[in-house]
Amino acid sequence: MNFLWALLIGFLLGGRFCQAQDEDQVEPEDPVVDVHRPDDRQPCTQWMGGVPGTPGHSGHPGRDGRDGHDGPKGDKGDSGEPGEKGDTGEKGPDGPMGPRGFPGTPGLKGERGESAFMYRSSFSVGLTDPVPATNVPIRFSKFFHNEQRHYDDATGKFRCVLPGVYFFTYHLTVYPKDARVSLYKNDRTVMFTYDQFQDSNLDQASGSIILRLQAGDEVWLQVYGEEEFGGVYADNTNDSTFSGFLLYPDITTGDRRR
Ligand SMILES: [Ca+2]
Repeated sequence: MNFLWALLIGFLLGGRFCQAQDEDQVEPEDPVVDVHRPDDRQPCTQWMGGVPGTPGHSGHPGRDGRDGHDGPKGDKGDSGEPGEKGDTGEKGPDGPMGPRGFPGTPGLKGERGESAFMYRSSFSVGLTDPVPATNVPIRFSKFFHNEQRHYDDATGKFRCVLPGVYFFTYHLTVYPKDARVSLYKNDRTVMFTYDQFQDSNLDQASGSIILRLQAGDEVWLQVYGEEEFGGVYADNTNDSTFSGFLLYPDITTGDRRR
């Protein structure tokens, strides 16, 4: 009996379910549908599903999309490798002169020098009588000093033995006429002295000079003019003198300790 009730209830529930499906599949009524066209729709209890269709063909590729927006700024890249060394540039202009430097340290003490004792040459001579002739060397025969005998009273000339720089000077008494005196170096006049004599008077004439001499050079005084004798005078109380000395020698390796 229970079985029959269950079967009846199941039948009734199944019938309502199918009726609900049929009601869900009802499409809107088309006003142009032919009312005489047979309706192939059948109750759910008589429907059978068809065979699935084959997949369709792939469609055509779509068109390119629009360009996208710029992305955010990226991170800073790594430093590159150093480039090759360039060529040397042109020399620039000279800079301004720098400030004066500090004084340097004193140098080493020099070696002991040679004594000037080895380089001596000096003389001082005078007249004993008035000069007797003109245009010849005056011969001074009074010797105040002639230790090296570089002055020769036989010729009246100083002869250089030590090359170097010499100083010469003379002091002459002028009487009783004008005195014209020239100083010679190797037959060439290098200096003149002219003194005009004043009557009833006694004059003096003088001169001095510095000369560089080589060994063998000669220096002397002589009266010049057309007269037979000049006014260069001397007696017991009036001297006329001629002097000279070496100021400093020209020292070379070959001249040492001459
Ligand atoms: Ca005078």
